Amino acid sequence: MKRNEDLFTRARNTIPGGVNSPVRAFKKVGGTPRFIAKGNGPYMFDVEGNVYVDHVLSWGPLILGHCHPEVVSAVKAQVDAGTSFGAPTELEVLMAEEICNAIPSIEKVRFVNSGTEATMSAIRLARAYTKRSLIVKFEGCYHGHVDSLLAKAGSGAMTFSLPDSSGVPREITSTTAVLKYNDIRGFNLFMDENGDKVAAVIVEPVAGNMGVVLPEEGFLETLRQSTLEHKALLILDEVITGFRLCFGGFQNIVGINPDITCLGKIIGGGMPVGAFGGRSDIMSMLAPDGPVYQAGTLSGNPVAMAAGLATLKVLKRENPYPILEKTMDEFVDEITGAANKAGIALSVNHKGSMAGLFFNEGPVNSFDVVIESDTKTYSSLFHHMLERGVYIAPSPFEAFFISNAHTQDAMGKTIDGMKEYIMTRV
Ligand code: HOZ
Repeated sequence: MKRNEDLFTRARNTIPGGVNSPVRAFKKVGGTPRFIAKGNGPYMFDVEGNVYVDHVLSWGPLILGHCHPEVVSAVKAQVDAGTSFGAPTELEVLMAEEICNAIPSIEKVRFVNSGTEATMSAIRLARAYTKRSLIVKFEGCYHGHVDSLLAKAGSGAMTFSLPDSSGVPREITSTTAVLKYNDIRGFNLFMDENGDKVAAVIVEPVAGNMGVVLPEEGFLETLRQSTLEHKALLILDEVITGFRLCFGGFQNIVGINPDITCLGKIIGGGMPVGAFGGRSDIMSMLAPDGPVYQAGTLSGNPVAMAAGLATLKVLKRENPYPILEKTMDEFVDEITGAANKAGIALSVNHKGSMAGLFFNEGPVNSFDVVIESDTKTYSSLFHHMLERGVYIAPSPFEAFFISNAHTQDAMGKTIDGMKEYIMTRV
């Protein structure tokens, strides 16, 4: 059977590159993308019936694994009641209350359909609020495919060695300054010179789109302090980290209160969703209360809200975060121990249930170090794992995730596959 290959050939006739999001095409690692038929718990099944332990988890949303029964039944019930109204629903109110309670810096929140829409709307709002144009972002941080944020944008762009996208006018990216992640000195110098022109500084508090890179001590604190001093806004892009590292944002863990937070992924329980929220005086500038226009037919979609609410309910009740952290710690100990013994340079950055695997001496603390990693070795690891029924990201610049459904059996398979690979390199 070669249904994956056949489908990929057919897909390329009618879909650019055969995929609806570039990293899925396996270009960086080579080979044929797997066309997925279904998922269950920690497992995914392709159209040929192969089963994989899934460590992509839809790029983050599936913290409960595939098809959690409570999420499935909430979605089914909502589908029976109607899939879209283009009018307000009680579910949106419940979800907004849940988010405002979990993340204290969010006093008001608006729902959209993706992380991209969330960051795009957040920067429009920041520009309107501050009456300034300049946005500061950091190398390797990805905030969706918003024109002005597609500069050294990590992830998909890095995978294809595209520092910027064609089709984005220079006039637009010229309103974006790109600085180095974790470079406190460089940031301070920039702000001393330009701080009064900056509308907002946007950052992934744990970078999850150049692999995983953790913020060094003082980095996020400096961003907060400096933006306050220069009357610029701080936007935390918690599309990946929101509800993944604790019940709330990473900001709850580090005690940083941004002006605006962007969310997505987990709050939609696997359905398309995004959100941006923050201080009430800022959010009230949005139409219909204020002059900043932002809208969407499917925004706050009831099926997405139902899936998200069910996911948050389980997370609140079960508090899986300590177990997820323990499972990840054990995994990292096992593979880094094996790599050390074998004399292989493997650095694993990890926080809670997300990790970045780099074939690199480390420490991997910036984009410059990330791109020095041995990506060929990552590709060969990828194929070794795929053959053994473990699906890791088809790009060295994406995160490795685990879910609450990743049992010892599933993790055992991943650890064995990785150790076996490491032994082949000795
Ligand atoms: N680069 C995206 C995640 N960080 C890929 C999304 C997708 O292909 O679905």
